[in-house]
Amino acid sequence: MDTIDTCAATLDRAMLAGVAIEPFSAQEELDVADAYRVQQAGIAHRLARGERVVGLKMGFTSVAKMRQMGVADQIFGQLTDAMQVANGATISLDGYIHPRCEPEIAFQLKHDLPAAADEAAARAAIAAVTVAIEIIDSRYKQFRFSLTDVIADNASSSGFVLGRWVDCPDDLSQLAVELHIDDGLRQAGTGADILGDPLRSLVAAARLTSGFGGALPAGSIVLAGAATPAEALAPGQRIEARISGLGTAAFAVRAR
Ligand code: OOG
Ligand code: MG
Repeated sequence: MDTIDTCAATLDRAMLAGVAIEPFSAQEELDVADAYRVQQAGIAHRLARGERVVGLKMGFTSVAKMRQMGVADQIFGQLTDAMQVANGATISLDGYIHPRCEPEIAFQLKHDLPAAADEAAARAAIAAVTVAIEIIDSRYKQFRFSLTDVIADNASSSGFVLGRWVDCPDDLSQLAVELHIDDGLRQAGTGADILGDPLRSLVAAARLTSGFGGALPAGSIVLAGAATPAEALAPGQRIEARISGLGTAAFAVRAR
Protein backbone atom coordinates (compact mmCIF):
# COMPACT_ATOMS: atom_id res chain seq x y z
CA MET A 1 0.00 0.00 0.00
CA ASP A 2 1.26 3.49 -0.73
CA THR A 3 0.99 6.49 1.62
CA ILE A 4 -2.33 7.67 0.15
CA ASP A 5 -4.02 4.32 0.73
CA THR A 6 -2.47 3.91 4.17
CA CYS A 7 -3.69 7.34 5.32
CA ALA A 8 -7.19 6.67 3.90
CA ALA A 9 -7.42 3.26 5.58
CA THR A 10 -6.20 4.73 8.90
CA LEU A 11 -8.84 7.48 8.79
CA ASP A 12 -11.56 5.02 7.76
CA ARG A 13 -10.72 2.72 10.69
CA ALA A 14 -10.68 5.71 13.09
CA MET A 15 -14.14 6.73 11.89
CA LEU A 16 -15.59 3.21 12.14
CA ALA A 17 -14.09 2.60 15.59
CA GLY A 18 -14.83 6.12 16.90
CA VAL A 19 -11.24 6.47 18.08
CA ALA A 20 -9.20 9.60 17.28
CA ILE A 21 -5.76 9.44 15.65
CA GLU A 22 -2.72 11.73 15.53
CA PRO A 23 -2.80 14.15 12.59
CA PHE A 24 -0.56 13.05 9.71
CA SER A 25 1.10 16.49 9.71
CA ALA A 26 2.68 15.63 13.09
CA GLN A 27 4.96 13.34 11.05
CA GLU A 28 5.03 14.83 7.59
CA GLU A 29 2.77 17.26 5.72
CA LEU A 30 0.95 15.92 2.65
CA ASP A 31 0.43 18.47 -0.14
CA VAL A 32 -3.10 19.62 -0.96
CA ALA A 33 -3.42 17.42 -4.06
CA ASP A 34 -2.31 14.35 -2.08
CA ALA A 35 -4.73 15.25 0.73
CA TYR A 36 -7.62 15.22 -1.77
CA ARG A 37 -6.31 11.86 -3.06
CA VAL A 38 -6.57 10.52 0.50
CA GLN A 39 -10.10 11.93 0.73
CA GLN A 40 -11.03 10.23 -2.54
CA ALA A 41 -9.55 6.92 -1.38
CA GLY A 42 -11.61 7.24 1.81
CA ILE A 43 -14.75 7.81 -0.25
CA ALA A 44 -13.90 4.62 -2.16
CA HIS A 45 -14.09 2.73 1.17
CA ARG A 46 -17.58 4.17 1.72
CA LEU A 47 -18.69 3.34 -1.84
CA ALA A 48 -17.47 -0.22 -1.29
CA ARG A 49 -19.83 -0.37 1.70
CA GLY A 50 -22.73 0.61 -0.57
CA GLU A 51 -22.86 4.35 0.09
CA ARG A 52 -23.57 6.85 -2.69
CA VAL A 53 -22.12 10.37 -3.07
CA VAL A 54 -24.98 12.90 -3.05
CA GLY A 55 -23.03 16.15 -3.02
CA LEU A 56 -20.43 18.03 -1.10
CA LYS A 57 -19.82 20.40 1.76
CA MET A 58 -17.66 23.47 1.71
CA GLY A 59 -15.44 24.32 4.68
CA PHE A 60 -13.90 27.53 6.00
CA THR A 61 -16.11 29.86 3.96
CA SER A 62 -16.67 32.14 6.98
CA VAL A 63 -14.18 34.11 9.09
CA ALA A 64 -15.92 32.62 12.17
CA LYS A 65 -14.95 29.06 11.16
CA MET A 66 -11.45 30.02 9.99
CA ARG A 67 -10.82 31.63 13.40
CA GLN A 68 -12.31 28.74 15.35
CA MET A 69 -10.18 26.12 13.58
CA GLY A 70 -7.08 28.16 12.68
CA VAL A 71 -7.35 27.25 8.99
CA ALA A 72 -7.69 29.93 6.34
CA ASP A 73 -8.36 28.28 2.98
CA GLN A 74 -11.61 26.98 1.53
CA ILE A 75 -11.87 23.22 1.25
CA PHE A 76 -14.49 20.69 0.25
CA GLY A 77 -15.56 17.31 1.55
CA GLN A 78 -17.99 14.80 0.07
CA LEU A 79 -21.44 13.89 1.36
CA THR A 80 -22.91 10.41 1.05
CA ASP A 81 -26.50 9.26 1.45
CA ALA A 82 -25.55 7.40 4.66
CA MET A 83 -24.58 10.70 6.32
CA GLN A 84 -28.05 12.21 6.01
CA VAL A 85 -30.03 12.45 9.24
CA ALA A 86 -33.79 12.92 8.79
CA ASN A 87 -35.12 16.32 9.81
CA GLY A 88 -36.57 15.95 13.32
CA ALA A 89 -34.79 12.65 14.03
CA THR A 90 -33.19 11.66 17.33
CA ILE A 91 -29.61 10.45 17.01
CA SER A 92 -27.31 8.59 19.37
CA LEU A 93 -23.77 9.87 19.87
CA ASP A 94 -22.43 6.29 20.01
CA GLY A 95 -19.68 5.91 17.46
CA TYR A 96 -18.91 9.63 17.25
CA ILE A 97 -15.59 10.92 18.61
CA HIS A 98 -16.25 14.59 19.53
CA PRO A 99 -19.16 15.71 17.35
CA ARG A 100 -20.12 19.34 16.79
CA CYS A 101 -22.97 20.99 14.90
CA GLU A 102 -23.16 24.14 12.84
CA PRO A 103 -25.90 26.01 10.96
CA GLU A 104 -25.58 26.04 7.17
CA ILE A 105 -27.36 26.91 3.93
CA ALA A 106 -27.75 24.04 1.46
CA PHE A 107 -28.24 24.24 -2.29
CA GLN A 108 -29.60 21.65 -4.67
CA LEU A 109 -28.42 21.93 -8.28
CA LYS A 110 -30.60 21.53 -11.33
CA HIS A 111 -27.70 21.83 -13.82
CA ASP A 112 -24.12 20.59 -13.81
CA LEU A 113 -21.91 23.37 -12.48
CA PRO A 114 -18.84 23.97 -14.69
CA ALA A 115 -15.47 24.74 -13.10
CA ALA A 116 -15.48 28.33 -14.33
CA ALA A 117 -19.01 29.13 -13.11
CA ASP A 118 -19.43 32.73 -11.94
CA GLU A 119 -22.11 33.96 -9.51
CA ALA A 120 -24.70 34.31 -12.30
CA ALA A 121 -24.05 30.75 -13.52
CA ALA A 122 -24.18 29.47 -9.94
CA ARG A 123 -27.54 31.15 -9.35
CA ALA A 124 -28.88 29.76 -12.64
CA ALA A 125 -27.88 26.24 -11.57
CA ILE A 126 -29.78 26.34 -8.25
CA ALA A 127 -32.95 24.27 -8.09
CA ALA A 128 -33.74 25.06 -4.46
CA VAL A 129 -32.23 26.06 -1.13
CA THR A 130 -32.84 25.02 2.45
CA VAL A 131 -31.64 25.31 6.04
CA ALA A 132 -29.10 22.67 7.00
CA ILE A 133 -27.32 21.56 10.12
CA GLU A 134 -23.96 19.98 9.56
CA ILE A 135 -22.64 17.47 12.11
CA ILE A 136 -18.84 17.46 11.95
CA ASP A 137 -16.59 15.01 13.78
CA SER A 138 -12.86 15.22 13.23
CA ARG A 139 -11.04 11.90 13.27
CA TYR A 140 -8.04 13.72 14.77
CA LYS A 141 -7.29 14.04 18.50
CA GLN A 142 -8.50 17.26 20.15
CA PHE A 143 -10.23 18.26 16.88
CA ARG A 144 -6.88 19.78 15.82
CA PHE A 145 -5.44 19.52 12.35
CA SER A 146 -3.61 21.27 9.52
CA LEU A 147 -5.32 22.23 6.25
CA THR A 148 -4.14 19.05 4.53
CA ASP A 149 -5.06 16.84 7.52
CA VAL A 150 -8.66 18.06 7.41
CA ILE A 151 -8.92 17.70 3.62
CA ALA A 152 -7.71 14.10 3.94
CA ASP A 153 -10.37 13.57 6.66
CA ASN A 154 -13.16 14.50 4.21
CA ALA A 155 -13.39 17.95 5.82
CA SER A 156 -14.66 16.38 9.08
CA SER A 157 -17.89 15.31 7.30
CA SER A 158 -20.05 13.17 9.49
CA GLY A 159 -23.74 14.01 9.11
CA PHE A 160 -26.19 16.57 7.76
CA VAL A 161 -29.83 17.46 8.33
CA LEU A 162 -31.84 19.27 5.65
CA GLY A 163 -34.99 21.37 6.07
CA ARG A 164 -37.67 21.73 3.41
CA TRP A 165 -36.45 22.83 -0.04
CA VAL A 166 -37.70 26.31 -1.11
CA ASP A 167 -37.09 28.64 -4.07
CA CYS A 168 -33.83 30.59 -3.90
CA PRO A 169 -34.42 34.09 -2.45
CA ASP A 170 -33.07 37.09 -4.42
CA ASP A 171 -30.57 38.12 -1.77
CA LEU A 172 -28.90 35.33 0.20
CA SER A 173 -26.51 37.73 1.93
CA GLN A 174 -29.36 39.26 3.99
CA LEU A 175 -30.48 35.97 5.54
CA ALA A 176 -30.30 35.75 9.34
CA VAL A 177 -28.78 32.41 10.42
CA GLU A 178 -29.34 31.11 13.97
CA LEU A 179 -28.36 28.01 15.89
CA HIS A 180 -30.52 27.17 18.91
CA ILE A 181 -29.71 24.51 21.50
CA ASP A 182 -32.44 23.57 23.97
CA ASP A 183 -34.43 26.72 23.17
CA GLY A 184 -31.47 29.05 23.77
CA LEU A 185 -29.84 31.03 20.94
CA ARG A 186 -26.21 29.85 20.82
CA GLN A 187 -24.84 31.21 17.55
CA ALA A 188 -26.01 33.86 15.09
CA GLY A 189 -24.70 35.07 11.76
CA THR A 190 -25.87 36.17 8.33
CA GLY A 191 -25.64 34.93 4.76
CA ALA A 192 -23.02 37.63 4.20
CA ASP A 193 -20.73 35.86 6.69
CA ILE A 194 -20.31 33.16 4.02
CA LEU A 195 -17.77 34.75 1.65
CA GLY A 196 -19.95 37.90 1.45
CA ASP A 197 -22.67 35.87 -0.30
CA PRO A 198 -23.33 32.10 -0.08
CA LEU A 199 -23.46 32.04 -3.91
CA ARG A 200 -19.68 32.55 -3.81
CA SER A 201 -19.38 29.28 -1.93
CA LEU A 202 -20.94 27.53 -4.94
CA VAL A 203 -18.50 29.33 -7.24
CA ALA A 204 -15.62 28.19 -5.02
CA ALA A 205 -17.03 24.64 -4.93
CA ALA A 206 -17.08 24.47 -8.72
CA ARG A 207 -13.51 25.69 -9.02
CA LEU A 208 -12.09 23.52 -6.22
CA THR A 209 -13.81 20.28 -7.15
CA SER A 210 -12.78 20.52 -10.78
CA GLY A 211 -9.16 21.03 -9.73
CA PHE A 212 -9.15 18.02 -7.41
CA GLY A 213 -11.12 15.33 -9.13
CA GLY A 214 -14.58 16.09 -7.70
CA ALA A 215 -17.68 16.99 -9.71
CA LEU A 216 -20.86 18.99 -9.28
CA PRO A 217 -23.47 17.23 -11.41
CA ALA A 218 -27.15 18.18 -11.58
CA GLY A 219 -28.94 16.92 -8.46
CA SER A 220 -25.96 17.54 -6.15
CA ILE A 221 -26.51 18.93 -2.68
CA VAL A 222 -23.95 21.56 -1.64
CA LEU A 223 -23.56 22.77 1.95
CA ALA A 224 -22.18 26.31 1.69
CA GLY A 225 -20.21 26.20 4.96
CA ALA A 226 -21.07 27.39 8.46
CA ALA A 227 -21.83 31.05 9.04
CA THR A 228 -20.91 30.72 12.74
CA PRO A 229 -18.52 28.70 14.91
CA ALA A 230 -19.57 25.10 15.61
CA GLU A 231 -21.05 23.97 18.96
CA ALA A 232 -20.25 20.71 20.75
CA LEU A 233 -23.01 18.07 20.83
CA ALA A 234 -24.00 16.42 24.11
CA PRO A 235 -26.59 13.81 25.13
CA GLY A 236 -30.12 15.12 25.63
CA GLN A 237 -29.78 18.26 23.51
CA ARG A 238 -32.29 19.52 20.95
CA ILE A 239 -30.62 21.36 18.07
CA GLU A 240 -32.42 23.71 15.69
CA ALA A 241 -31.11 25.91 12.89
CA ARG A 242 -33.32 28.80 11.73
CA ILE A 243 -32.80 30.93 8.65
CA SER A 244 -35.08 33.89 7.96
CA GLY A 245 -37.32 33.16 4.98
CA LEU A 246 -35.99 29.60 4.56
CA GLY A 247 -37.39 27.82 7.63
CA THR A 248 -35.85 25.44 10.13
CA ALA A 249 -34.03 22.13 10.45
CA ALA A 250 -33.73 20.23 13.72
CA PHE A 251 -32.65 17.05 15.43
CA ALA A 252 -32.32 15.75 18.96
CA VAL A 253 -29.57 13.83 20.72
CA ARG A 254 -30.62 10.82 22.77
CA ALA A 255 -30.06 11.17 26.51
CA ARG A 256 -27.44 8.75 27.82
C1 OOG B 1 -13.77 21.31 9.15
C2 OOG B 1 -15.00 21.56 8.37
C3 OOG B 1 -15.34 23.01 8.18
C4 OOG B 1 -17.35 24.54 7.70
O1 OOG B 1 -18.58 24.65 7.61
O2 OOG B 1 -16.60 25.52 7.66
C5 OOG B 1 -16.78 23.19 7.89
C6 OOG B 1 -13.94 21.44 10.64
O3 OOG B 1 -14.29 22.51 11.15
O4 OOG B 1 -13.68 20.44 11.32
O5 OOG B 1 -17.54 22.26 7.81
MG1 MG C 1 -19.64 22.84 7.87
